[in-house]
Amino acid sequence: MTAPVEEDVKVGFGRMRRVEDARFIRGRGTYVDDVQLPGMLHLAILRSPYAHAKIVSIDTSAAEAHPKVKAVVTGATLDSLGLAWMPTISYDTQAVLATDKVRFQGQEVAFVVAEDRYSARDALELIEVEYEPLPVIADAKTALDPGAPVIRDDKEGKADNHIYDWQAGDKDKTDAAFAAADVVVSEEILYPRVHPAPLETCGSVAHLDKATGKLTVWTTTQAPHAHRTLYAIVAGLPEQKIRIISPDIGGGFGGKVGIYPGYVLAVVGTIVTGKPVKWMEDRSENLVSTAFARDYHMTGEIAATADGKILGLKVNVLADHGAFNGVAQPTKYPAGFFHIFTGSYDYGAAWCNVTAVYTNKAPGGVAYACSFRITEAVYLVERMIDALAAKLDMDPAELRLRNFIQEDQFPYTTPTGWTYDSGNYPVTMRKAMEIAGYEKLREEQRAQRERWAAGDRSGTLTGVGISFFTEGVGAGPRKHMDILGLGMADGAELRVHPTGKAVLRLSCQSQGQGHETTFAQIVSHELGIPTLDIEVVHGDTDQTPFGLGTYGSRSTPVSGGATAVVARKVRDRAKLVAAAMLEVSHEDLEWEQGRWFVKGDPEQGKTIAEIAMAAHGALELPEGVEGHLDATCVYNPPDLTYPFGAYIAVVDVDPGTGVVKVRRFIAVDDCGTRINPMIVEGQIHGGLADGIGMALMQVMAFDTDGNHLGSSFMDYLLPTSLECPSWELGETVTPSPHHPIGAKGVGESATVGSPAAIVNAVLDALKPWDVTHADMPLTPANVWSLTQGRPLRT
Ligand code: MCN
Ligand code: CUM
Repeated sequence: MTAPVEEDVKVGFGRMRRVEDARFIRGRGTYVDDVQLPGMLHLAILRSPYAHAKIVSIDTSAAEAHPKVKAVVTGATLDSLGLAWMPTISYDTQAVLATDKVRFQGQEVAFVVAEDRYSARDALELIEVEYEPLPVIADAKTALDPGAPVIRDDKEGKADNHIYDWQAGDKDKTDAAFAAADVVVSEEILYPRVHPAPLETCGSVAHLDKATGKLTVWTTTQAPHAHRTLYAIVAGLPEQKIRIISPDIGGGFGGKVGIYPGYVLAVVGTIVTGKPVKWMEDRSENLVSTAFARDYHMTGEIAATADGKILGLKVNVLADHGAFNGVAQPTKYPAGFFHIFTGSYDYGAAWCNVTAVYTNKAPGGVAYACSFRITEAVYLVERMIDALAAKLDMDPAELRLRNFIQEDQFPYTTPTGWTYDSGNYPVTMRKAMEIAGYEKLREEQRAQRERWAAGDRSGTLTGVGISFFTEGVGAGPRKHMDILGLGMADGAELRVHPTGKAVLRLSCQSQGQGHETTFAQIVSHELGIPTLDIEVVHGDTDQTPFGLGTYGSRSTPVSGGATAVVARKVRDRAKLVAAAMLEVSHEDLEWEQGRWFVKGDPEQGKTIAEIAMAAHGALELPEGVEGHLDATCVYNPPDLTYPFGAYIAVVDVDPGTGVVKVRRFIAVDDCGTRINPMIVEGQIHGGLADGIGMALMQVMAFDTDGNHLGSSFMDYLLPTSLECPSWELGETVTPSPHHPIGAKGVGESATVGSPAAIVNAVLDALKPWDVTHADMPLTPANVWSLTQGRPLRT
């Protein structure tokens, strides 16, 4: 539902159409590929056709002879500059250009800089590379086999493909809980490798001005400040001479957090040629080489009493990290926030082990609205709950309601150490059931099953699937969370001009989430300045304060906190100025949105605009009060915020063809205070579509030689309006007790929560065959094969 124009809220929180859309819908956005500089050259990358092969030789002479080519660079050239390898954000190393061998199909081998994009591409074909193919690890399950080819033989003393083992929880306590249980259910669950597939691919325009020594990089990044510092550290460039500009971004979804070889190559390209250099991926390059998501092979075990009280959960994960460990997540958490897998339920014991391995696939690991692996965690627990419900022959809603953490238990500490800030799960769950008409759906289903049992097998089968999620979003605080030593806190700066209009400078960066609108709304809420009078500046390191960027739905929890705090600083300063203007003590003043007035005499007051003018004027200010109203702040969040939600999918499955139609989808989200409900709903709509994509259509598949089987949108399917029902949304509002405005993040909630609901719904439809689990994507062929050769329960 979109509110009509006249309902746009003018001041503070509420529904309001996005300010940035005025340029987006007119085609007036400025994306990296729109950047054109005089004399700009174009860079193209030669990529490996093999998943694993020794590089015997590279001959670049023909490419160099191309009349429009300005430079051809191989790994050997970079090696001589000490730039052939770069650190990843998980303390591993990654080849910028391959020197010794290639380790995944699509890996960067050489690059060409030419006068135009076409010549650069043509010249790639003139480079002769002789490869000697090596045995390939395309299946993580074989990575640790004795005698498996060692992928990372560049690392000294490395004799296997093991990356790390990581545990959380209490193993002994969990074993004891399992020993005391009436029922134990186990399932092998794969969350397949998927890709965020933003419509804008990755790219950079790099320009080193040799006269000033200033390096300016327009680049597709979700974290401009972090990128600046990393360029400085890695390339040894002075940080004050680096300017990272992240202009309009056409979707990030986690795929634009890390630093890709291409970004570095564009910088090398401008250093080598002395000209601005543009590199822009094509679709296939984006799909085969940039950060994938998931690829978690999970073995879950859940223990409970006969009447459905959960006692414990255990998980063993084999994590496929590809050829380089390039996962983006806070340093102390090699498996991200996966150990939040205990979910929304109250039980004492949980344990997990994660073993990560190298394979001959692209690096990455967290992307695609992952909330640092909470996606995998929610999928695991919500599948396990349904498996337990099936075993106990209990309604899955009833089982959840019986085990929820209760309202009076918050703040709640989980068995793996998370402290959930606030929640009221039963209310949210019941609201979703009410919107769905849950009991009626079950009745419809019973009638359908009876008809089938009686021999009438016409038509489709209805499935109803539930997923209830809790996420932890808003990384830091910085004492617990950092990326490569950079603590996860955010800066904000607010300037109020003499006429009462304001400019807010943020460290986080929008990729489509509407920050120019919602962050202005936060300032408006705090100061009463109309939202349209507040300009938001972001995505340019020369113009904004330092901060760690946008991912893990951290902008509202962290930069949103910074924005509220900096606005309050302005308000406090304004109070002192107002007191001087009114010639009263500041203690006698009271605030209402937009003005300070004298307690008991509301006529006597000054608006924020009047105060702003006076603060810049000749008014005599009290001792110690600086002029102007500008303020800065660094917000170090006390903890994560914990949004949650109840999702119900209703599907119609045709067992004869395996086709799944999502008939209805009900989503009741609780992200605390909603700044702009319209934007929140948009975020949820997008995430639910993602869920349909992953549950039913998407997988990054490889053959046994490591060849990519989904390198275009013909094979890697994105959901469209045709696959999506008209979403039915509801909301509950449980503010975060420690966030300045009570807001929790929401940007990844629906992607995190929805796949389990859809899979649970499909398996529910197939109940007559007692199918207990099936891995995504539930394509027609996969669904059809589930029932083949299985007896139908009658
Ligand atoms: N919001 C709100 N009230 C709340 C919470 C959020 O009004 N209680 C608003 C925010 O102010 C912001 C939007 O909703 O305008 C999303 O806020 P938040 O949950 O803080 O998430 P981020 O802004 O940090 O965005 C990151 C998140 C992530 S990690 C991925 S991945 C993802 C997502 O956002 N990528 C997206 N949504 C996306 N949406 C678009 N269009 N494009 C992407 O690349
Ligand atoms: Cu992990 S996808 Mo988002 O955090 O940018």
